[in-house]
Amino acid sequence: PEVSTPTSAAAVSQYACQRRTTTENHNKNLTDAFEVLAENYEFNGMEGQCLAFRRAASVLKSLSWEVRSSERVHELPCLGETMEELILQYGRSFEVNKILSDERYQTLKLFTSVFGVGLKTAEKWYRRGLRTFPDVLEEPSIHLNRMQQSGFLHYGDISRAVSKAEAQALGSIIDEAVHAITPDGTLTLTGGFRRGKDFGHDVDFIVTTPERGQEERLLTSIIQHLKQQGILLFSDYQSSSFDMSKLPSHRFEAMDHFAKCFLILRLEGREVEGGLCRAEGDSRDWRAVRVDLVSPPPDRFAFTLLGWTGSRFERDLRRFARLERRMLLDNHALFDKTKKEFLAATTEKDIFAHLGLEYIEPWQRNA
Ligand code: TTP
Ligand code: MN
Ligand code: MN
Ligand code: MN
Repeated sequence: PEVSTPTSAAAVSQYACQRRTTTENHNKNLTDAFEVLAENYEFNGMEGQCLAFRRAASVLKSLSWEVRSSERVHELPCLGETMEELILQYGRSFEVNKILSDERYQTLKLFTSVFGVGLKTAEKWYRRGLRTFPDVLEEPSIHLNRMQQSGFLHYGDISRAVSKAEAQALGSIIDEAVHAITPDGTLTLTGGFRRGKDFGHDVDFIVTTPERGQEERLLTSIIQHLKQQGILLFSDYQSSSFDMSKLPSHRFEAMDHFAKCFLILRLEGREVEGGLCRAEGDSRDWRAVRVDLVSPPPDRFAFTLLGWTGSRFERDLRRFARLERRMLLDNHALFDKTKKEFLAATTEKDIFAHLGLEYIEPWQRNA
């Protein structure tokens, strides 16, 4: 399959896993506009339209040239006529501006930006006439769960981007915790920072131990260790429900079943080279940061790494596997439906090879 950066629009694959997409986006105005439209469709329960705009934005992100007119656009995959029209109007079209100033859109965007608040909760609050954080916090009939309470408490800090230097500092802290527990444990950076992004909304790590069946204990020990250091501000631990014999999920956006935790950690300024990312006028020498940890069994590591490296790339890998190879892929395993067997992998390269795909580096997966 053709995966080099094509200059011809006709050579662009409809699957993100057959495109190389770096963090350099030559069509940011357009993809930002498409993301607003996609999000608005999502807020209105129109999932098909939402997906169509996200796929189109992902195609535009992979291009090495800036789209200026619709002339080469109709050769591109995933870009329908509505989208061509939008490209002609260019970026912040009337429709996008209308959404951006819409009260419902603004409120749902605000509420879902709180850690622990999903679309359902945000809609419920909106229907009750709530529009601002004080509205929510002062409404006596609203019960916030533990995650939402922490979300509001640390809102300023955790809605602020995490820098690479901060991610590195957190890596050292967690690496130390892992090694204090088991000398042959490993810590691997994943998520957006593994894709080479300069900033993220959190930091994602995979922790492993070579001893089978010890992965859950490793995670709970790490949490305990962070607590003893006084830097654990919040922790939501989910134990493993992984079942080896189950087939990979058919669903695109399936969560995995490994032991994992969603944390908020206290990061000290002195730990970070070049200092913390802080709001202007904030003189504290620490900030709160979101961290995700997942702990798969050792033989599932490659699947977890590929899955958690994320972006649209990973969604399309699953879609490609299913539609083009009759295989089922998720964060746990790869199953060949023709041969009726699981395919083993110790590295990401093994998985690409099983799928008959050219290997694509993590920093080329910003789809
Ligand atoms: P995110 O951390 O949400 O996204 P990101 O790291 O790509 O971007 P950002 O810089 O904004 O943080 O998710 C990383 C990947 O983890 C994403 O592809 C989804 C995956 N994931 C799972 O596969 N299973 C899970 O249970 C969870 C929570 C995440
Ligand atoms: Mn370029
Ligand atoms: Mn992340
Ligand atoms: Mn995450």
